[in-house]
Amino acid sequence: MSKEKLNESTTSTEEQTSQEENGSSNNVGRRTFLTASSLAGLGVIGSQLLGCERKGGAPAVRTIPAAAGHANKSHVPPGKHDDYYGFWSGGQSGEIRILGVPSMRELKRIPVFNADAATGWGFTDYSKRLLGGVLTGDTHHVHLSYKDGTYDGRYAYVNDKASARLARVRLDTFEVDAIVSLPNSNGTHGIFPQRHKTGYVFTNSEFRTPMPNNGTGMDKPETYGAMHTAVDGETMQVKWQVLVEGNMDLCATDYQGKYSFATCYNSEGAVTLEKMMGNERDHLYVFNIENIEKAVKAGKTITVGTSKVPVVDARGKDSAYVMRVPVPKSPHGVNIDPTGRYAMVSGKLSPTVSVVDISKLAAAFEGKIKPRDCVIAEPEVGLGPLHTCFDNRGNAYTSIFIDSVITKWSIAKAIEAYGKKDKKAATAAILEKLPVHFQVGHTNASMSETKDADGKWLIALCKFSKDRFLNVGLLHPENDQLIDISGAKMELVHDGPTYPEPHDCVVVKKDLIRPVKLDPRTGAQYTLYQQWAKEDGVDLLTANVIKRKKGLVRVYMTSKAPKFNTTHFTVKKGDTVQIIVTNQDNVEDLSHGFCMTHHDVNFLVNARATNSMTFVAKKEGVFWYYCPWFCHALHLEMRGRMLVTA
Ligand code: CUK
Ligand code: CUA
Repeated sequence: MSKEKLNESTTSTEEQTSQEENGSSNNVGRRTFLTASSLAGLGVIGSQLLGCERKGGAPAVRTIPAAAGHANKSHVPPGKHDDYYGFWSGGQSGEIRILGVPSMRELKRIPVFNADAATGWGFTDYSKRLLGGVLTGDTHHVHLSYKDGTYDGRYAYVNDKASARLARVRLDTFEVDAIVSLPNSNGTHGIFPQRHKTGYVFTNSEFRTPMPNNGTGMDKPETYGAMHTAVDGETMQVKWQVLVEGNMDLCATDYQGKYSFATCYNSEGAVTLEKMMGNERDHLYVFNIENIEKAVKAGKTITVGTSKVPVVDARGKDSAYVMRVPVPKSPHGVNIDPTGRYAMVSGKLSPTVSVVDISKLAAAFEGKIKPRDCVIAEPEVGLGPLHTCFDNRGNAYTSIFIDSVITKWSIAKAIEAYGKKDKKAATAAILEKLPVHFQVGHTNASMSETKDADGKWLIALCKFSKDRFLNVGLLHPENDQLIDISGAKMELVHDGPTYPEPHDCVVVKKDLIRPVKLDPRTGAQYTLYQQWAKEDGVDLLTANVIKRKKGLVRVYMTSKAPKFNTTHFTVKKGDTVQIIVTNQDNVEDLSHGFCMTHHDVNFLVNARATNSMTFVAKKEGVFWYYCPWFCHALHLEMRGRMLVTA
C-alpha cells in the first residue's frame, strides 16, 4: 500500500488526543499511526499490504527480479565448516533447527514439542514423560544460556506458545532434557534468559485470561490478567510469577540481572482486534527483579488457581515491582543493545522505535522522574517495525513488516535528533533501507543478543517468499535472507527457503558451542534407565534380559554393529512390551535404531545412548524387528524376531 493511501485512511487520528502523559519531545507524526480504521479492513487491503496486485480475483503473478548476485560471500566450500551456529525456532513445526551461517545449510532439526518419526521423539518413553501426551507446539523464541553477557554454550531454551511450556536443550548433545508447564499462562510468547549467569528464564503470557482460569469470568475481561513467569534455568522449576493487567508480547533482560522487560500491546484490555488498537500509546513493562524477589521472600504473594507458585499481584498501577513506560503504539519487539544501555521497543502500529535508557529506570522506580522520561529517542524507521538487532559500530537494524525493508539507523544520531525541530537531524539518523522479500518478521544479527555483537551477518526472517522460489503448491516456503552488514552498505547475499515457520533465530560464534560426539551417559534420560535397570537387577551395558512383571514385559538388549544381542523373544498377546536398547558402539555417528514391524514402534539409539519405547502386542504371530539406521555393510541383517503367542 502506498504511504499516501495509508495517510489518507488515518488522518482522522490527528484529532485523537493522547491518553498518556505526553512526552513533550515526541516528534512522531501522528498521521502515520496505523489505526483500527486503517487496519480493521486488513482482509480488503491485505493483498496491497503484501504487495501483490489482484485483478478480478485472479491469483497474483509478479516477476521478481533476481537479487544482485553476491552469492559467493555465503558460499562455504564442500568439506569446510561454517563460522556460526544458527539456532532457529521452528514455529508451528514445534521444533528447533540448527543452520550453519553463512552457508544457511540446515544441519539438524531438534524435535521439541512435536512428534518426530526419524528419532522417535514423542513416542519414546522418556519423551512421552516430558511431553505428557501433547504432540503439537509452536516455538517462537530460542535463546541460549549466558555467562557475563555472552553465551556459555550450556543450554538453549525455547517457548511453546500453543500449550504454555518452556523447553531446554542441552548443547552438549543437542537434545531436549527438560520441559516445564507454566501455570496460569495462555499463549506463552516472549522468553528471555538472564544474561549475567544461568539464572531465571522469563516468559510472557500473551493472552489474558480470568485469574484463576476456572470456567468463570469470561464476560469480565476487565478482570483478566497475564503472567510474567520466572523459571530457574538450572532446575527448570517455576520460581515465581508477576500478575499484570495487560497482555505481554516480547521479552528481554538487561545485562546486570536487575530488570526484565515485556512489551504490552493491549493496554486497552480489549478482547477484540479493533478495540486492542484504541490507545495511542501502550507500554513497556519493566520488572524490578530485586523488589519482586524481596516480596516473594517476605510472603507478600498470592496463589492463583491450583498452582502453588507464589504470585506477586502487580495489576493496575506502577509499583516497586512493575513500571509502565508509555510507548507508541501496540509495541512488539524489545531488544537490548550490546552495550546494555538501551532497550529498543518497536512500535508495530507506530513507525517508530522507542529508545529506553536503562540507566534512568532506577530514578523512575524511585519516582524521581516519570517513566516516559526514560525514552530518549524515537526515530521513524518505517511502517510496521517489529524487531531490532545490532552491530558493533553503534548501529541498529529494525525489521519493517509492512514496508518489507530492514532499516539501518544510528543509535547516537537518533538520540541527538530527539526533540529537535530540525527535520534534518531526524533524517540523518536513518542510514539505509534495504528491501527484503517479503514481509519480514524477526531480524537478528551475529552475536547481536550478547555484548560481543560482531556486525558481520544479519538474518531477515521473511514471512512470504511469493515467487522467489520454484512453485511447490499451496504452501510456499518462507524466506530467511542472509545480509552482509560488515560494510558501509547492507548487501543481500542469500535467499534461504524454510519450512514454516521459524520466527526468530540467534547466530552464535562456533567456538562457543562444544557438542559431544558420544552419548555422555549423564542426565535425566540416562538416570531413568539406570533406575529401571536397578529395579530389575539388570546391567544396561550387557543386558540380554527379559523381565516380566504383571502385564509388563521389559526387554533389555544392546546393539553393536551389525547385531542386536537379543535375536528373538516371546511375549503373550495383550502384553505391554517395553524395548530398552543400549547402543554399545563407541564410534561417533554410529547410530542404530529399533523398529518393530507392524507395531508403530521406531526409535533412534545414538552411539552409547539408551532409549526405549512401549507398545502392546495385539496380534499373534512372528514379527521382525530391525535396525532402521544404515550402520554397517550388514545393516540389513541387523534384525531379530518377536513371537506373540495366544
Ligand atoms: S514474534 Cu513472530 S515476528 Cu512470536 Cu517473536 Cu515477532
Ligand atoms: Cu544398526 Cu543398522
